[in-house]
Amino acid sequence: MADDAIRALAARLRSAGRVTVLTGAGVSAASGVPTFRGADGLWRRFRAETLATPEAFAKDPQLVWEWYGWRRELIAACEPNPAHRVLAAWTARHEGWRVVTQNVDDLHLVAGTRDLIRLHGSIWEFCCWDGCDGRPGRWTDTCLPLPAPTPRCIHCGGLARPAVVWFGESLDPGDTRRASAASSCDVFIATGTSAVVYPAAGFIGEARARGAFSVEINTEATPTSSLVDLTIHGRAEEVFPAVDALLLNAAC
Ligand code: BJW
Repeated sequence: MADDAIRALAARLRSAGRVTVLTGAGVSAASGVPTFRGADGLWRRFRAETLATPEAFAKDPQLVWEWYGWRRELIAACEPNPAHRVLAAWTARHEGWRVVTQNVDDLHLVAGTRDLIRLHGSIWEFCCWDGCDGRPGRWTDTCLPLPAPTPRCIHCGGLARPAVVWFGESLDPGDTRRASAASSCDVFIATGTSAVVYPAAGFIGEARARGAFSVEINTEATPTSSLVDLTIHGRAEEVFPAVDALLLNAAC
């Protein structure tokens, strides 16, 4: 691990009032959740265009539900790792420190993260495929295996779908607004994300443009690496505990 870079990040964080951490699939990798685009990424075995689009669902809902059913069972067996735990502790200790995640696994919530912003929804929630008027518009369903090969809307009995954001779909405007507001901060850390999916990846540039000190923590280079103020080449589950240990020591 890059010790100098870790010390530099800890020094920045010590004097920071507002800190935002944007997380991606790499943060859950140590928990056993496959990433999308890495060497063992989900997309290697399943093409995104085939499964994570409204068009794919319209064409073959059962195939898409099979993929989500498989992922739900896999995620249910996973627990938060040290990266999730440190980030949850930060949101508890510091009023202005936020986590914005692209992950749908909810492991940040299981770890106890406060005020989590989930940009791409949750794999544990469903909504109506036809967009019926029933309220609540999305509901939690943690059934394993899935309640049916093609789960139904609890309101109208039509097809239900996972309450996640597929390619070509708009993010929840409230989530986008809150993530954009969180981009006004002293330190912005992007971690475990390939930084290729928008609008999430755009928050890194937005934070920089508003004067944040920007940091990337990743095992590999991404399109963002050359743009940020500090890159830390390492695993999130090792880097965050190392940074936190420095912060806690300084607090003694
Ligand atoms: C580690 C590690 C360890 C490993 N420690 N690191 C602007 C420019 C270009 C395109 C667009 C644009 N604006 C919109 C678009 C189109 C599109 C898009 O971004 N396309 C690009 C791919 C080209 N965006 C959209 O369609 C979005 N909607 C939208 O913009 O609406 C407005 C609109 C509507 C209509 C028309 C036009 C505009 C929606 C995007 C939704 C993304 N959905 C998914 C699926 C969610 C549901 C599900 O999970 O099933 O979200 S796709 C998938 O990618 C998932 C992820 O959240 C997302 C990001 O992936 P992430 O987290 O970065 O994972 P990986 O695998 O890519 O990277 C892992 C990283 O971790 C790697 O870098 C590793 O090195 C690292 N790593 N182990 C630290 N231990």
